[in-house]
Order: sequence, then C-alpha cells, then structure tokens
Amino acid sequence: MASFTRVIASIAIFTALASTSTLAKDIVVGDENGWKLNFDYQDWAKGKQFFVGDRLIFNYAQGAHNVYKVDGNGFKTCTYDAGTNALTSGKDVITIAGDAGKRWYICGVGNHCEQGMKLVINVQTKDGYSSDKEGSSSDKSAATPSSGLLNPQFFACMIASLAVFLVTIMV
Ligand SMILES: [Cu+2]
Repeated sequence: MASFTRVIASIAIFTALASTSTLAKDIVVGDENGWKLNFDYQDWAKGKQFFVGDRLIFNYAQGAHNVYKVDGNGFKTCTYDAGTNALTSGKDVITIAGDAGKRWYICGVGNHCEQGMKLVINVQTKDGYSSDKEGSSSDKSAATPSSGLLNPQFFACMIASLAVFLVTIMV
C-alpha cells in the first residue's frame, strides 16, 4: 500500500515538474549583455523561441536607453508613434500577449536604433495555450514590476511542494 501511494506521489511530482517547462518563461533580452549599444539583437534572437505569455525583460541603466514597442515599419525606419509611451524603468518587463506573429522593439534614445538597438522576434502560440483575443490587441506594455506570487512557475513549485508533503505524510 505504501508503495502505491509512493507511486502516486511520484507521478504528482513528475507532473508538477514537467509542467514548469511548458509554462511561460522570463527571457532577458541580450542575456547578460542586457539592452545596449553595439550588440546584435537579431543574432541573439536567432534560434530562440518566443511564446505568447513569455515575458521579455529589458535590462539597462535607467536614462541611458528606453524601449518602444513598434510595428514592422517603425522597426525598419527606427521611428515610433509619438503617442506611445516608452518604457524607461531600466528593468522593463513586457508580457507577450495576443496572437502568433512578429513583435518589434526599438530604443528611442538618440540614434541608438539606427546603431542596432532594435529587436524583432517571432512569437508562437503553444498547443493548448489559448491566446484569447479579449483585451489583447496590444501587448501589456506597462513596465509592471515582476511579482513572484503571480509567476506561474511559483504555482508549479507549490504543486511540487504539496506532492512532497503528501509523500511525507502518506508513507
Ligand atoms: Cu538606447
């Protein structure tokens, strides 16, 4: 009987751990380089996968750069809609919303974009990952502070912890 509960608990742990790999992930743009001049973001994005729900994090010294979400033309010509607000926190988090397709981001400071501070990514939707259209016509481009409690991975960890707890009490 004990071995049976052990098997069940093991499956629970396995499921919880496996689910973390399919959940939304945080992607630091440029990795340890952050968001800066003299870096090839096209090369960086090459071979990487971006999914709806993932969070892009732009790290830079506040005031030195900023982040504008633009369209394909804005990306090409390094222009942005004067009506859109730049993200300027230095640790800007953008949750990728909406449908599969391209997203474009540029730096609006000086001629940084012309010098290469521009990023285009190809966003995919996961199977079974609903990309409901309600209220997602534009990305949530406010620089929201990242809350660990709202992180789906946090919940997966909770499930895993619960499974471990069950093993402890049942065996
Ligand atoms: Cu810049």
